[in-house]
Amino acid sequence: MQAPALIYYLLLGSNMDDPAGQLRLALQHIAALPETEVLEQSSLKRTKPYGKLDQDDFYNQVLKLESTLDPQTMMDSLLKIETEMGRQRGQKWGPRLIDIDILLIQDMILETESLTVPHYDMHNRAFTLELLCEIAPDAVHPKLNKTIAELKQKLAGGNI
Ligand code: PH2
Ligand code: MG
Ligand code: MG
Repeated sequence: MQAPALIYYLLLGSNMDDPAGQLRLALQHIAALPETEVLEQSSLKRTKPYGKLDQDDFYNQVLKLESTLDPQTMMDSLLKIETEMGRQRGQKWGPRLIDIDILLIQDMILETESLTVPHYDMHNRAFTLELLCEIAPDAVHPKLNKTIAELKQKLAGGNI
């Protein structure tokens, strides 16, 4: 039987060695994955560091993919891209050459040792919600049961 096509939303981030160039390179690697098509891209934005403040600004972008790769295979493929691009594992929250995080996979809730979907902290990150909202305002966070537009407004101080 043909594997079902899944919709993935990814967040790309970098704050080292020409970050915008790193994001473009990551996009090329992702577009070259088997069974995978890049359907949409948010804008590519410069963002203030979140979490650990004493580091360079990041560049971030959200991608929408359609893929028949299953979640674990996608996750492994993305980690391989990070490694091939030269990512070294450093301090938590610290500078990174390239970070590719899975935000959402349709309405799936996954909590395995290696993969948590939706991304555990996405609803607290204004830069993530803003970029995701450009291309998926009506996507629903399956644990919080709110749309991305609602989560963005809530974080900005509105009360939904
Ligand atoms: N990623 C982090 C920590 N802080 N800040 C911004 N603006 N963008 C990121 O992608 C980011 C961050 C850890 O992955
Ligand atoms: Mg990250
Ligand atoms: Mg990551």
